[in-house]
Amino acid sequence: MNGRKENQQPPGNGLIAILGAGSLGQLWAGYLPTGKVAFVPRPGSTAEPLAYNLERFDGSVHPVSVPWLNNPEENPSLLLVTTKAGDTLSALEPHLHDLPPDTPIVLFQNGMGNQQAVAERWPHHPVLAASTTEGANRPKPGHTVHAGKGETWVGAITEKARPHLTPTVQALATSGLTIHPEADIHQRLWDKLVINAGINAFTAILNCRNGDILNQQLYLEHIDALCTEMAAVLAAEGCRPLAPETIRQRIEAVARTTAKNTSSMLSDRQQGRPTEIDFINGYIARRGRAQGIDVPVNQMLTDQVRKLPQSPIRP
Ligand code: NAD
Ligand code: KPL
Repeated sequence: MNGRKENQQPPGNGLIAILGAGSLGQLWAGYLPTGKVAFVPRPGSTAEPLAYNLERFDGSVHPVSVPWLNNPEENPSLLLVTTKAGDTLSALEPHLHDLPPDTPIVLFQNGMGNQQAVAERWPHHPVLAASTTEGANRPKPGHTVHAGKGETWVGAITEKARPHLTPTVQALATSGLTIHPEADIHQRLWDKLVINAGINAFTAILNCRNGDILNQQLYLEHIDALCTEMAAVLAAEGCRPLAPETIRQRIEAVARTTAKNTSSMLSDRQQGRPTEIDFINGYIARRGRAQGIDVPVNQMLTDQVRKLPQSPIRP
């Protein structure tokens, strides 16, 4: 990305840049119109276009080739950020001073804390967040699978992003994926956060699939207290109040419908990669403490996941 100079066109060339060429980034790049999408390279790296096969949800396999954004004239109309939550600030940092100040940035990370950190760091940029139930993985090099057909909600995080919501949704809809504008993205992120907080850490600690947590002692011993903590934090954070029992029902409904899934946190653990725990139970624990609410179960799950060995394990 290059700083806008006087003789350059303002953003509006229709190009969608994607920072984070992993599973979710490759999913979006594979569905967005060819020629309208490029990956943002790490500073100093140059490479041939990224080529891979995208296995669409209907089972059809399509070859995809996505260029890296290295033409100085290419100021994208939109920047999608599909790095892991813990990498987002450092990944954006080298690019933000060059990005025109009115180019919307859409954050796709699971969990919370990351969106607020980006908005605090760059309050004058239009920052939006996406909450998505699409699922993608890369079972082998060069092969990306659209494993779960979901939906994506996008909403404004910074004030400056509000006028950009409709054009951003329109641009993303050219992928053919299901996308909705969300007036209250904060609430939607919280709704997903409590589900992830009730499933992901248990699967990572117990090394089991989503459905299998439901009969495990660790889960049965702690789930009610966890839901009570989350209900109190939700209320203190100004979200729609939810009874602890409702939170537990929601968690268990998702654990059952995704019973055979390997959660994203267990998958990170199995591959020896850092998890997003600090943006899930860790975030709830931080917000709870800030609000004067006791959060021992969120803290215990965060501590246990942080202590897990950082080397690949067998599924
Ligand atoms: P991933 O690890 O497959 O992809 C992340 C990519 O970011 C990697 O290719 C990595 O090399 C790249 N990256 C890291 N630091 C970078 C930097 N400084 N500059 C450029 N690139 C950098 O992860 P993913 O599964 O695609 O998930 C991305 C985010 O989306 C996570 O927060 C995840 O929770 C969320 N999410 C993923 C899915 C999914 O199905 N994969 C679904 C919903 C939400
Ligand atoms: O979002 C998920 C994740 O794995 O991160 C759930 C809902 C738990 C599905 O696997």
